[in-house]
Amino acid sequence: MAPKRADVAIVMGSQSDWATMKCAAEVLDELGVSYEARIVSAHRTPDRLHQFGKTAHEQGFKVVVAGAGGAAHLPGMIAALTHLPVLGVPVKSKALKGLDSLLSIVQMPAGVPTGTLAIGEPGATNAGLLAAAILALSDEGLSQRLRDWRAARTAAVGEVPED
Ligand code: RP5
Repeated sequence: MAPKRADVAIVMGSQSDWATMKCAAEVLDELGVSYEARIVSAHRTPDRLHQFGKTAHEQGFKVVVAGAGGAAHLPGMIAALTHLPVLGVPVKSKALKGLDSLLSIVQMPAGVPTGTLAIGEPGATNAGLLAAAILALSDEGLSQRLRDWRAARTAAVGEVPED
């Protein structure tokens, strides 16, 4: 029997995106969710993009987290190639600080939904959390870990500010 693949694919347009996208990986690690991280550039490796998007489901992935910067067509293109949920992360760009990335991902025409998170590291972290929440719908153990994770964040908020 073929080995079980990871539940989440974290794909990004460039090695330079990893500094941002590893925030998604880190939170998935904390929650015990399996993932694979890959570089898939929409404009430099279009064949790899097509291959990944067409086979993501049969590879066993359940959710795709896709991050790119600038003219960030990667998440939308993957969403066009697979019915799996795709969560897009606009990576902060040098020229326009990620506003270009955000607008490239968020305004998909009706029919090809592409989730869009915040620009940069918060977006990557939240994409990981949202991927976990989707998987938790059919995984009670993960659901409990996610609730524990959130409860710990709540418990860490003090009532009075300290110097
Ligand atoms: C996009 O261009 C990538 O997603 C990255 O955010 C940006 C810059 O890429 P590099 O020039 O660092 O490879 O394709």
